[in-house]
Parts: sequence; C-alpha cells; structure tokens
Amino acid sequence: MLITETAEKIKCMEIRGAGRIARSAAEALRDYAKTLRVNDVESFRRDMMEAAQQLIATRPTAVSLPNAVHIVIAGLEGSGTLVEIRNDVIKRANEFISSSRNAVKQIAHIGARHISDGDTILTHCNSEAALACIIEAHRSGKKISVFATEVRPRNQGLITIRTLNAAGIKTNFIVDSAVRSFIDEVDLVLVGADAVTVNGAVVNKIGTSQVAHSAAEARVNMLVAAETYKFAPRTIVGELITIEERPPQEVLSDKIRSTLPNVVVRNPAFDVTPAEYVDMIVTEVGAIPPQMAYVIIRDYLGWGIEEFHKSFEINTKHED
Ligand code: RUB
Repeated sequence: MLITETAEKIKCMEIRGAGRIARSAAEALRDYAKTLRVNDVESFRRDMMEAAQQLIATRPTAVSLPNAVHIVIAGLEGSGTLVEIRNDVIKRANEFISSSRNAVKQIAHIGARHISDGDTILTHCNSEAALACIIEAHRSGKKISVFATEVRPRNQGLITIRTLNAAGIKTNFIVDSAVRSFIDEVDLVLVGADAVTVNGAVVNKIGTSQVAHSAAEARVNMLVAAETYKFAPRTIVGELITIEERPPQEVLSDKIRSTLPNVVVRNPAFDVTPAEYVDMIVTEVGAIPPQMAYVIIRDYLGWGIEEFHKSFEINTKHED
C-alpha cells in the first residue's frame, strides 16, 4: 500500500488499534522502499524519511507507531550501497511485522495464565492483545465470561463482541457508564495499551482510567496487555504522551451542534491510568509490575544511557 493511502486509513481509523497501526506502517514503509525509484542513497534516505514522518503524523498517541517506524528506518543513516540500504529497510520491516505477531501470541499464553477457571473479565475498547489472552484462556478449557463496553463514540466494543461471539465466549455488552454497576460481578479487568510511560502509567482508550478507578475501588485486579514496542522511550526525559483529540462530529452531528452555539464538544480519544491502578502489564517477555516499565525501555527497546543524554541535550536546547 502506498504511504498516503496507509496514512489516510490510519487517520480515519479504518486501520486502528496500536499493534495493527504499527504493523501497517512497517508494511507501508517496506512496500515503499521496494518501489521507490531513485538513483542514489541520499535521495532514498530523504524520501524514506519523509514517508516515515507522514506516517508518524497520522495519530499522535499510539507510541507503537513511531517505535515501529524507527525500528524499520534505523539502518538509513548507516553506510552502504542503495541496494544494501533498501534491503535493510525491507528486512527490518519484515522482522518487525513477524515479531509483532509473535509478541501477541506470546502475550496470549502469558496473559491466559493469569485468568482462572470461572473468571468474569471486563474489557474496554478493542485490543488485539487483550482479546488474545481471553481467547487463549477459553481455548485452554477455562470457563470464562466477559463484560465488554460499548466504547463511545466510535463503538469499538462492537468489534470486540463480534470476536468474542465468534470464539464462543459468553459476553455481556454494556454501555460505558454501566461499568461501576457491574464491577462487583467482575474478577479481572483486562485491557490493551497505546502507550506505557517510564513510570508505568498506561495510556489507552478514553474511559480506561474510569474503569481502572472502579476496579481499584472494588478491589478487582487490573491487567494490561502490551507488547514491548508500546513502551514510550522519550517519557524517560519527561516527554508527555500527546492525547489525541478527535473531531466533534464523532460525538454530535454538525446539524445538532449548529443548534447549540454555546456547546463545545470535547472528544479526547485516550486517557492516562496511573501505575497505582495497574496490577500487572503482560508483555511478550513476561508479566511485570508497572514500576518495571523502565527496564523494558532500557533492555528491550535499546534505549541506553547515551540515547537518554542525546535527548536530554535536544530538550534542553529547545528550552533555551
Ligand atoms: C484502540 C485502543 C486499544 C489499544 C490496544 O484505540 O485503545 O485498546 O490500541 O490495542 P483506537 P491492540 O480504536 O482509537 O485505535 O492490543 O490491538 O494494539
């Protein structure tokens, strides 16, 4: 798929969910690298960098997107011929795509071990990683049932209930505001993530923090399923995750809004759940307490102390 086409599909959410967004960006860069007609390394680098920027700019919250893009283009600055550099991008993209798929499978096995026979699980939004854990627990013979939220305004809950229904898992479909009413019937909350910060805060679909709050009040454990490439390296240097605010038309039509001149619709797509509300984050390399997020960033995303210093210098320069 061409870069612009992929970028448009990510923006309008035809391609959505942090893992899928990351893989489709890697695929787009790979296909672009294959077909890019240039005669020299410099032009190849320039065009690839532009494509990378275009993809990263589509949605600001899912850290999986810039992480995937950086993994794919990491070899661009190295030395080599045009053929070598082109092949390097293609190889890295293919490696990322297959390791991302494997990560979800691995998370499913690890996450399923944290689900007990007889559990009722509440999930919010539509997370491939969270659903993989639930489906794996069901597949391994555990009798489980699910509460799935509607997820206003884009109704991702519908995708979730279709998947659970197809897997033969008993599911209760509830409106977002009914979470607290049903939380006493729930044994475990399990959601995905768009980003995990260095201090273990989880950024996920708007409403997740309310779910987490209800779970904490009712002493229900909260698990987050997140591949390591959803951890946000730049939060080490204090960078905040940008919360995407989407168009008001997703919430209220222009026709209705035009009759309400004093009303402003706010439509943030994500919110932040502090680490204290999260019991465990299930990654492909193991289930960790949120306080261990730094270890993932350092050991699995390769953000050593040099990167930290480089970024710190850049940040300080910006402040001057
Ligand atoms: C999707 C969302 C999902 C995470 C994790 O939001 O919040 O919970 O992206 O999903 P949107 P996955 O629908 O706005 O993209 O586990 O599939 O990566």
